[in-house]
Amino acid sequence: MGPKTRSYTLHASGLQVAAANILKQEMLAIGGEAAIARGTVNCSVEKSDAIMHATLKQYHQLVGKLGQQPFGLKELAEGIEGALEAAENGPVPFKTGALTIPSPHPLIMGILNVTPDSFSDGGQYIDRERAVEHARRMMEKGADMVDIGGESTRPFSEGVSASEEWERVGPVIAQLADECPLSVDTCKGEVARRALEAGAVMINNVTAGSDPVLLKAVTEQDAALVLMHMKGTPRDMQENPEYEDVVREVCQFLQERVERAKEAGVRKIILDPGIGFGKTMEHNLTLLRGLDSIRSLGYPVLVGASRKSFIGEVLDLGVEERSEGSLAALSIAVAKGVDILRVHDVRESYRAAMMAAAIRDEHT
Ligand code: HH2
Repeated sequence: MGPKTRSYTLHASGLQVAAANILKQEMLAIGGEAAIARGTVNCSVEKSDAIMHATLKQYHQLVGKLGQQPFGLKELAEGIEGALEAAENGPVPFKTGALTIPSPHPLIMGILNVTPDSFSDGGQYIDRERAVEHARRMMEKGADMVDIGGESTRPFSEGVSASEEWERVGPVIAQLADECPLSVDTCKGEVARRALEAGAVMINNVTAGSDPVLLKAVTEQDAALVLMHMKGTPRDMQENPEYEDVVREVCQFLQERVERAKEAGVRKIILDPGIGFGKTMEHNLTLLRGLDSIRSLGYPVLVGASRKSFIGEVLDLGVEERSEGSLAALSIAVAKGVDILRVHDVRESYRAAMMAAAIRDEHT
């Protein structure tokens, strides 16, 4: 009975009017639903979005019918098939270093900011020995990997040069690379290249592959790459960010960056909606609610909500008091199928994630 009982709501955007009309008719004929723009029937609009709701079985029938049709419906059918495949089976796992992503349980990425100015732990681990010690403690507490950053991306922050960034992270990477899987949070191709050569297995890129040198470095080492959504730059991203539909726009942006990265030869891709990067509190909450849409793009998803200011806004709390709010956001993310959680409080996050995953996953 599975395919008859599992239903999905899908959103297609920018359909030609003829395509939207055919889609509506075909959906109704198989007992599903498709909401399209009011002016579609008399062609008073140029394009229409469609919100579809049907069971898995009905979608399979629909795909068969649309595959024969003109007006972009064949491409729509392929898109529907891809989204259903991702929703039903999840992304195809890949290996990077000792990590398999996605793994059967959510992965914990412990944050190590080797910076003087990061928003919650700035200055604490600028000393190399303390940084290494902190990474080791995070691994003991349940982290699966450590994300090392040498440049703060907090709102209004100023960048640093590649050589200064490397001076901060290079020695820490050299000391830790044999001990634990390392991700390096950088926007600079030069830093990415050196980090991967020194043994890191993942590049965490908040500019979603904007730098071709960074893409080349990742491709050459066949490393994993996190593509994160950001509106603007850290310097201006919180100046009145606006979206028509934040989930749709983030999905479209990530889809484009996936194509760019794949063209450059990157094979191991992880997507991140970029909580707090050019978003208001409402945008962040909407994105967390819509994480399943991001996962329907067919790639593993990473979320970094830990201690961020939207939690402070909801609960009216300062940065040192956001641990419970962070765990609530993390639990919802796990429930929605997120694969990697980027966190400051490793032990608490590990426990909350394992509990949320135990509730989510039925093991028969
Ligand atoms: N958030 C921060 C930094 N890097 N990378 C990804 N992929 N996703 C995120 O949400 C994300 C990120 C900001 O947090 P933090 O590292 O604690 O602070 P700062 O940027 O000030 O160093």
